[in-house]
This record gives sequence, C-alpha cells and structure tokens, in this order.
Amino acid sequence: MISQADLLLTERALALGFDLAGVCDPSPPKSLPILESWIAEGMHGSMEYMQTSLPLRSDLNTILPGVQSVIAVGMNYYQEPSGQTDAKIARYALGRDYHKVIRSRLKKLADQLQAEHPTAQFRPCVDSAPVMEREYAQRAGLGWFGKNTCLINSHRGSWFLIGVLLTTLEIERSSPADGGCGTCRACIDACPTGAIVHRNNIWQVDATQCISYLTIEHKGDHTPEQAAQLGEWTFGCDVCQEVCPFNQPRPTQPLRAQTTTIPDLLAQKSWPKLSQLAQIEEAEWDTLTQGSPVRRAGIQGLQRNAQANLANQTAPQASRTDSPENA
Ligand code: B12
Ligand code: SF4
Ligand code: SF4
Repeated sequence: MISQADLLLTERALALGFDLAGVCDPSPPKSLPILESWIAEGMHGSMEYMQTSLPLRSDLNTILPGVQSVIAVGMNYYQEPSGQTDAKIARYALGRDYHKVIRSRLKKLADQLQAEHPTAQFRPCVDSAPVMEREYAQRAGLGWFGKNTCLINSHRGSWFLIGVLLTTLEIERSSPADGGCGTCRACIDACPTGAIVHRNNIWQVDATQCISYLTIEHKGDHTPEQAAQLGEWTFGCDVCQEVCPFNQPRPTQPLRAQTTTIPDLLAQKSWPKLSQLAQIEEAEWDTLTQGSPVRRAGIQGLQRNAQANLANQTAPQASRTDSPENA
C-alpha cells in the first residue's frame, strides 16, 4: 500500500486546482439499495441511463478491471450570479462545462502518478461513467450526506463538484467523512416544489419534482403544473444549497462560499434576457452554449424554460404539494 504522502496526493491535487482530495477502497456502494428503490419508485423520471447503468454501478471493475483505489476530488464552483439577466442559471452552469474542466485536471494527475508508477492504470470519471460519486467521495472523506442529498464538507459547505480517478494502485485510505444536519430542515422547507422527501428512512430527492431535473433532464413539453414549478429558474436550481447553514461563511469558517479560483468555472459570458432566450434562434443558441453545461437542455428545452419563467412572472406563485413524507 502506497502512502498518500509518498504520492504527494494533496499537494498535487491542490496544485491542479482541486480544493478537496481523498482516497477510498473500491468496494460496491453501500447506498446501492437506496438507488434501486429510488429507481423502483420512479424518482429518476425519464433518466433511463440511471436504470440501464444500475448493474455497472455495483462494480467499479466494470469500468477499470483490477481497480484497487478511488481517488476522489472536489472543486469549488461558488460564485455570485452576475445579475445582468433575469434568467436564473444554477451556479455550476455559469462557466465552462465542469466535466471537461475536472476531467482534464484528473488526467494530468493520472499522468503525474503514471510517470512514477508506469505499470499502474488510471481512469478519470466525472459523471461520464456509472459511478456513485457522492458515496465514494464520502468514503474518501470529502463530505457527508445532507438531507438535500448533497455532499457537505463541514468547512467548505456543498458548493463543490466531484470527480473520481480510479486506479490499480493500492493507496492508503482516508477516513470517511462524518457529520450530519441535526434538527435542521431548512432545505426541505425552502425547496419550492417539495422535492426532498423522506422515504425508506432516508432523505431523497424525487427528481420528477426537482426543478433541476425539470429544467435540464426533462425532454418535451411541461405540463402546466411543471411549468409553474419552474418558478424563476431557467436552468438548474440552487435553492436547497443557498439556504444551507453549512454554506454560510463565518469568522470561524472562512472557506465557505468563497468565489472559485478556477477561471473556467466563472461566468464566461453575459447571458441574454429571458425574452431573448424564449425565442432564441439556432445560430445564436449554438454560439451561446458552446462548451457550456446549458447545452444539455437543448434549444427547445431552453426556450421552453424561458417561456415558462416569463409566464410565471405574472402568474400567481405555484404552491408546493406537501405530504406527510416531507412534513
Ligand atoms: C442524477 C443526478 C441528478 C438528478 C437527481 C439528484 C439526486 N439527488 O439524486 C438531478 C437532475 C435532480 C440532479 C440535480 C442536481 N445535481 Co446532480 N447528479 C446526478 C448524478 C448523475 C447521479 C446521482 C444519483 O446517483 N442519484 C441517485 C441517488 C439515489 O443517489 P445520490 O444522489 O448519490 O444520493 C444518495 C446518497 O445521498 C445516499 N445517502 C444518503 N444518506 C446516506 C447515508 C449513508 C451512510 C450512505 C451510505 C448513503 C446515504 O442515499 C441517497 C439516495 O437517496 C450525480 C453524478 C454521479 N455520477 O453520482 C450528479 C451530482 C450528484 N449532481 C450534482 C449537482 C451539483 C447537482 C445540482 C446542485 C445541480 C443544480 N444546481 O441544479 C442539483 C442538486 C439537487 C439535489 N438536491 O440533489 C453533483 C453534487 C455535488 C455535491 N457536492 O453533492 C454531482 C455529484 C455531480 C458531480 N460530478 O459533481 N442531479
Ligand atoms: S435543486 Fe431546487 S427543486 Fe431540486 S431539491 Fe433542491 S431546492 Fe428542491
Ligand atoms: S439545509 Fe439543513 S437539513 Fe438541509 S442539507 Fe443543509 S444542514 Fe442539512
């Protein structure tokens, strides 16, 4: 087993722009049964890939045969929205596509480690492969599961994205992260749609009710109820993180909600106003969304969301459908 210090893991990760790094073993995710029941209850909506990739998620050997360690990294993406547009875009999506930003840096880390361990194999994953990233990151010490299901680091909060580097090197393990929300339920009460539900003794996000899903992953038209649920969000939603006490900086916790130091993750352009987005044309959309996470919604999805936002500006506020599960 190679020590993390011998690999200069923390130093290298920090030098590459990551804020958090740790290592865990590659054994199957313990939250697999939770994922299975989440899918069985239809909470994945139309994200079919969550279902079809289920068998792969149970064994990292299907991604890297002989995998011995999972290096997990976290990258802070926090920034204040510019306020130049009335379109509300989640903070993670304001800059360049994080998949590219994180994967290229994980690749550099892999190259550095490979130079010293030529027979070792590496595989960077950022959403690209069926890996339960939050659980491996928790086991590698990056953070613990909040009731909003986001991974929370007690010192940095939850405004960080996760990447993992699978390797056949056997590396010293980090201690798993420990922590909890206690009696707080700010995210549950603030979620505009009541998407954070308590099922099977655990807090879960019902994606079919989540604005992030409805604005990004949902294809085709919205029902009138779904259109109303979007409220003012055009792409993604940050509400359950904005209200989280672990994201509020304090004199004793200065690392929380600090603007990211990664220029690529900062807003690259000034986004057009809703009235323009609602009828954006192909050529303009193509230029606007090059290299941006917003491209995932597709031109029709973006127009649809902006049209719903405009309608919601004049309509009465949609009400949440609360149930005993999130009471
Ligand atoms: C599908 C998906 C979504 C879906 C479903 C979200 C969800 N909560 O399941 C939608 C489209 C709604 C979504 C939204 C967002 N997402 Co998303 N998403 C994913 C993706 C691809 C898979 C997540 C998944 O497997 N969900 C299924 C559930 C069952 O698993 P889970 O999320 O890991 O949650 C489980 C744990 O919390 C576990 N658990 C809870 N307590 C405990 C305790 C113990 C002891 C154990 C073992 C387990 C456990 O049980 C939960 C099951 O309910 C991951 C990337 C990846 N490959 O993992 C990104 C990911 C989770 N998303 C991310 C982000 C940033 C977001 C958004 C903030 C984007 C935005 N601003 O709009 C929102 C946040 C919404 C929210 N509150 O979760 C980040 C999260 C980073 C972080 N610090 O947590 C990830 C990791 C992407 C990345 N590479 O950084 N997302
Ligand atoms: S991202 Fe928004 S809609 Fe989804 S769970 Fe969080 S607050 Fe609710
Ligand atoms: S808002 Fe409160 S309940 Fe929700 S994740 Fe943060 S600490 Fe936990």
